[in-house]
Amino acid sequence: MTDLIYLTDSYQKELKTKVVSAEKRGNLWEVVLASTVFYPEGGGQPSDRGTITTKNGKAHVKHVRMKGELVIHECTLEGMLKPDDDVQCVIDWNLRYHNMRVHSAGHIVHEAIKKISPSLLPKKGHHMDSAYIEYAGSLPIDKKYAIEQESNTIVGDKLPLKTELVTLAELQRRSPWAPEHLPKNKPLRILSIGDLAPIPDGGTQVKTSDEVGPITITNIDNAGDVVRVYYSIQTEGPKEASIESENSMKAPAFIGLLLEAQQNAIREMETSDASAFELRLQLLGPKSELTALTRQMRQVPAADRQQVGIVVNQVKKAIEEKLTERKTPSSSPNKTPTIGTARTDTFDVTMPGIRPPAGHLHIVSQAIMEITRIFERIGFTRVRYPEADWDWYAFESLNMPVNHPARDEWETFFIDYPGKPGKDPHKQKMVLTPHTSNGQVREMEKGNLPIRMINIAKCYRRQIDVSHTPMFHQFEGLYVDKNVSIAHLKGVFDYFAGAFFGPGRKTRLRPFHFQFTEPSFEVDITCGICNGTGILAGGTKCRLCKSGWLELGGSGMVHPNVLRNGGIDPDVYSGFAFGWGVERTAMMKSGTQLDDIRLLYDNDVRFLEQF
Ligand code: FA5
Repeated sequence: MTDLIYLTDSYQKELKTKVVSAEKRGNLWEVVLASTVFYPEGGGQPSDRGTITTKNGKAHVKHVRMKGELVIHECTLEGMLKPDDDVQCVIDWNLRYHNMRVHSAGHIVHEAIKKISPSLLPKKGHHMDSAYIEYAGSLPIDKKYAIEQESNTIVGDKLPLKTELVTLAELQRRSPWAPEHLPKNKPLRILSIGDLAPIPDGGTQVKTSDEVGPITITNIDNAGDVVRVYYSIQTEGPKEASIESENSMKAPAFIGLLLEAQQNAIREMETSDASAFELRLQLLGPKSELTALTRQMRQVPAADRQQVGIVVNQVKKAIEEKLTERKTPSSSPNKTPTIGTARTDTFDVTMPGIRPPAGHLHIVSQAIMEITRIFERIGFTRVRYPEADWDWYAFESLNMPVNHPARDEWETFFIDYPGKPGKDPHKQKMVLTPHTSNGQVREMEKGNLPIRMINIAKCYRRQIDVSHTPMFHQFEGLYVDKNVSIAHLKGVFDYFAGAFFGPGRKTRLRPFHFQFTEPSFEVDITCGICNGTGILAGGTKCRLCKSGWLELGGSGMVHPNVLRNGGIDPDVYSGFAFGWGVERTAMMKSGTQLDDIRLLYDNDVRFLEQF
């Protein structure tokens, strides 16, 4: 079992200890020490790097991992290193300190999130490039600023970060959250920030929160039932700057290391039996000595980095060309390129590319995906029907014959049929569908019973104001089976409201009239802008709902005439149907705070990228 020094002192940079074992595996040596200051990758924090020096050799630690109770140091080796050797370990402090700050920042952000959204359940942390914390649940994107503010308050308060060993019972006594998988019969390491409740932690931590420096919440990414909160810190932290001057490396020394890496690689190519593919991965891949070195370029003073960067590329090319020669032995052995003779007619395929800016789905598309998933979980299947459809499906089959006044409600765009309509009386006149209810009879006509459909599509009406747009989306649910009742309809609404809006929001059924359902209801939800009060802070009236409730859609038990029009016997089958607006539903999600539906289709990217 390796003694883990970093658990009790995250600031110890050096250690004298003994080698327990040293074995060569592939290109690297695996070294086990009696005790270690090197942090092994885990808990979302990357591993340390550094050196292990003996009388007869020096190991460059490239990666560290835990294997059971042993810490394995993966190294390249110059000279000798064997069991029982006395060694001096030195960690790459710049790297450690940066990793430690990112890790502590993760805990600070977690504390902020706990305060702002206590119901979220933490799943994991990723405290490296593109750092994030993942939770079960969802979090509105506009909480970004509150979380950032709260995190930076913790940073500004210079709170101590204290780690200690306790029993599980002690942790449970002091904290409302202790994950179930924690061992009961071993001491647990916990971290507390100031007086905040402790949480289990095995990583390295800064001493006080201000060492982390300013934290930025870069994104909140909701995907299904999981949300990731991305954060970043400044590369040069408040204290790191002074440490860098102690540990910085002059350009010639760094270039020396690069040349050494080139020689090691060429030596490996000459002696290794590995295939060209394996060698390329070993010598130029993400775990190679060269890649590890390039990651440490931060140690070189900024003014010298360009010069060092040129040498990095030359070394890469030299290794590349040697690899290519090895693959094609017919080429002349005198052509081995060295630094400064790199070919210019090739390009380095291992260079990282430039990422194009990534967009994301529109908030309405995100809502459609979420709604679909929620209904799929209870056995509904998403279907699609035409968005320019026959009057028959949009009105007549729904108990609204030509000239029926109920049609006025839908403010419909009628369109010319391209060509001459045929003789079919149901296919005479076309409309831009004003609602998704045109899918009801179309679904029934398929003849597959029972029916559990969810039809999501665009709808068109001659309307525009804060809660209406001329193009919008509806999702239409239809459930037809034997003995379906209003209780089923209410159950489905309660399930959907809980899954989509979360607990705490209320829905109500308001008696209404639709020609195609009997009885009929409108479904309202408490407004997310004014919290169901109808009044905003400051006493003004909520301009979106005006009353505390916002209508999401209509619903009811399918009218017998509609079942008949779909070829279903109303004496045997019954069903319920509902049609809700997707935009209104998305706007009512807690935290969206959208009080004008038209903003969704203004195509202002500055607005849209918030969601
Ligand atoms: C209907 O469209 C019915 N077809 C709903 C229905 C289906 C009732 C099945 C019974 C059984 P309504 O016209 O109320 O009902 O529209 C339903 C919802 O669509 C509205 O509550 C609203 O959320 C949304 N909606 C309607 N017009 C617009 C619009 N112009 N812009 C944005 N959303 C709209």
